[in-house]
Amino acid sequence: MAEYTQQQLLDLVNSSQVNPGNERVRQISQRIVSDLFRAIDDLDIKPDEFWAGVNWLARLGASGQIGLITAGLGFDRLIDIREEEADEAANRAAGTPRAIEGPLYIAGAPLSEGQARLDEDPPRGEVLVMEGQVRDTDGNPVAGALLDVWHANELGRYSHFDPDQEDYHLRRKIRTDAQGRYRFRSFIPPGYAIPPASPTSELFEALGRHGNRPAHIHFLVAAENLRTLTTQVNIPGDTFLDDDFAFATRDGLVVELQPGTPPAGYESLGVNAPFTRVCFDFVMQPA
Ligand code: MBD
Ligand code: FE
Repeated sequence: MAEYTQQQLLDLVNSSQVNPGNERVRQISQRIVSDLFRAIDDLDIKPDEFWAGVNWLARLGASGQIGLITAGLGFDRLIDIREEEADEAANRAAGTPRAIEGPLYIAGAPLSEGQARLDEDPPRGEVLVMEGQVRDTDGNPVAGALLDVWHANELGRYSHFDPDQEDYHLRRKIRTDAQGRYRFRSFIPPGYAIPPASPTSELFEALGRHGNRPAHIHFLVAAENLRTLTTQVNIPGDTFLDDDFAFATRDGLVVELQPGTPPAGYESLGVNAPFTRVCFDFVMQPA
């Protein structure tokens, strides 16, 4: 009969095949399963602990928060760090620092030419006009780049993940003009906190960690023959700037808030009172 030692069981799990399968998937799966077998043995993980973990994973999947956990455990930032190490090793010109996409991006936001207004009347926060240029690493403007922008509402929540917001609320796609410029009006968003009483908050409480992100605005910039740039800008002065639960903030991405005074060509965005202006250019690497 099939009586196994731990090692025999592991070898069997990692080798039993009826066809070649996918070699890369097998390699990665074998490594992760081996590491887990070892962790269970080294840490003397008890049956109730093991099944509590399985139960938590099942609830995590059902909650749609897997992307929140990968960010909170540093994996999303790790992927970016490795990309940048590869850039450096290959001597590729750096563009705007990348920052993680996070789990809250939704494709298909309404498209605007050159500029857009994300918020609606009455303003629900400090009016913000952010504008700038998209360039390549040689300094050429990128006309017709598609810049996705998304941020949280005044309660720190994102549309499509919040039943109280319309689809695509505070999400737009802006096509840069002939000079590669974009501009949008919105408001300065607050920070983000992981949902309470959720699988993610449960783990973070057990780890003694908080689940806060400083105030930020997300961007995904795409253009032909250029490498898609995923990044975020941070609002200065936030308590969590250097203590982001998703490890996504970066020195080069904290913007400067400037006092703006209309009229300065902002009438079409409904700006007719003092507002906060942010100038920020995006630099895209070759594909
Ligand atoms: C966010 O708003 C976010 O940007 C990330 C990376 C993770 C969770 C919430
Ligand atoms: Fe976010």
